[in-house]
Amino acid sequence: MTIQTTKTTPYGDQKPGTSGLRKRVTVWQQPNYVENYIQAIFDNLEGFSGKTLVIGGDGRFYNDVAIQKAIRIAAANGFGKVLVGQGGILSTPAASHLIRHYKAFGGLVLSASHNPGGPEGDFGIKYNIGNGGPAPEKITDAVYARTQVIDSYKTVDAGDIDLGTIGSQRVGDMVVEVIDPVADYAALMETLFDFGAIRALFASGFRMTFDAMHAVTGPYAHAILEGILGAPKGTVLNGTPSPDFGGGHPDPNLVYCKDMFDLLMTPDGPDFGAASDGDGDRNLVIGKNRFVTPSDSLALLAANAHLAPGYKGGIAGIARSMPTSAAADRVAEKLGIEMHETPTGWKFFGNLLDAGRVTICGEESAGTGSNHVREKDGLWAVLLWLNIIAVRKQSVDEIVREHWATYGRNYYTRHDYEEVDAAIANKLVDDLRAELPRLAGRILADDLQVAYADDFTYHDPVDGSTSARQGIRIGFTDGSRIVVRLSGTGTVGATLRLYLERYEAADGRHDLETQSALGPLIGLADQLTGIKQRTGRQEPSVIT
Ligand code: VG1
Ligand code: CO
Repeated sequence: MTIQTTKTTPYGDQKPGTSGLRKRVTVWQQPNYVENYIQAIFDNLEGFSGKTLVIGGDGRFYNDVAIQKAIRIAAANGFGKVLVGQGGILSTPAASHLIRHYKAFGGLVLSASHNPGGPEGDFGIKYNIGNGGPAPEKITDAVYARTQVIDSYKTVDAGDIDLGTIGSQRVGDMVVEVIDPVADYAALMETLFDFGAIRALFASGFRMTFDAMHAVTGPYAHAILEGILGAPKGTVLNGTPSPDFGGGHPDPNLVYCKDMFDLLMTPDGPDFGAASDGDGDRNLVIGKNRFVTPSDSLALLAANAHLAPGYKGGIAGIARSMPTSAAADRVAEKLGIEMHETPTGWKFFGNLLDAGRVTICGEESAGTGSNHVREKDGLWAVLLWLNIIAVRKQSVDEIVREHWATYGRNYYTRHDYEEVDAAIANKLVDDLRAELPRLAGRILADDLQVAYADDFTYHDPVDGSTSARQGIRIGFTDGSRIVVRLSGTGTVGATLRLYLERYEAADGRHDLETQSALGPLIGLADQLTGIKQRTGRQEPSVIT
């Protein structure tokens, strides 16, 4: 095998965000852009010679090109074996499982997740470590530093791998094994859930619709829901991955899944609707006449997890990202288990999961998962919901209402202002941060007393690391909260995220319309931040 060392020059903008490096496809297409980034990752790893690397992506435009480059660079750097999904396909949770299952050294996940795809869309690369989870900040910071000075990368003079054929091939001294992307993942799901009960649920006439959004979960959902579990053909919609996601935007929210939402609100609609994002780690869950917010879903799944075989012994603890509502906290309190609040991004859950301190984790952005992998997992959440419905023999609406009657309801919404001018967004956050010391103790909007106002700093209880400036929180004595942060996954301008929540006790009113229940807080947030005036926007781009 001839290893070629090719000279290169650094790009200044290869700084990973919340979840890997995401850029426009046109940025990735620049000479050596992919090569620089992958080489910078490998330059920060030690002891991988002869070991296995998992590679796969969500099938978006440029996936095939980048995979071939990644394989050649891995071979030149001395990996012994690459495991790659057939057709270059692996959902993010499936990649996480493969890394763990085959004790790989790590993995490259090629995806920009919920960002749009196609030649004009986004592409991304993320490195996952040996526990199957996203690399922690210590590594992503070092990778960025390396990209700033990189002057060469290694590759081999070899042709493309045939990604269509399952089996072993060679690139130089390295073995490339093309594997079925679904089989190992489906087997894992079968160990966690009562497939017999879910099969019986479908056999009894329970109707479901699952929107794979032309993204990576299609093959998984076809195989598991319609194949193993016997849901009728046609349950899975948009189930063939396409490089531009069928022209759609693979973000399972109430804007891009509006048709499904409307269908679930009709009397003749199905009993259950779900959707997943580009790389299959997010989930949207809608019951007949009942949208379940991701924050409530996390709380509900944690409270009912013991009904699934994989969690029958109970859960050790729960973790949620800071902007996620406190609904899960009440479940943890009742169960007498640990509760952790982490910064946004799944990489912060890894240590808690590895240490066995938490079993279930979640984010308000439609991500839930457990210790079965080290990523959030869209289909896992859907299957746990189905398992719970099958055991409780109740509708989603009944389950949600009973939950609120037990724990109270956290009214919750997120307002996104997308593609805002970055300077304006940064100034807004800086000004608000400067205002925080003056807010503590004050009474705002007539009756809301500020309990705390800070920029969230996380102290990882497992490795002692600290992550500062993770989002501004203004909490009130009645449990209400305003959170403001800037997105770390966007590729154009800045996206401002405003998160609002208000608690209503178990015996309180649980049937208010969410936006009006949060009306006073929404008004106050605008007053404190000046979002509308500063951005010139009258409405958020997306309301969840
Ligand atoms: C968003 C979400 C965050 C999630 C991240 C990756 O990040 O808010 O909760 O972990 O996307 O999800 P940000 O920085 O844009 O708010 V995925 O499914 O796009 O990998
Ligand atoms: Co995703």
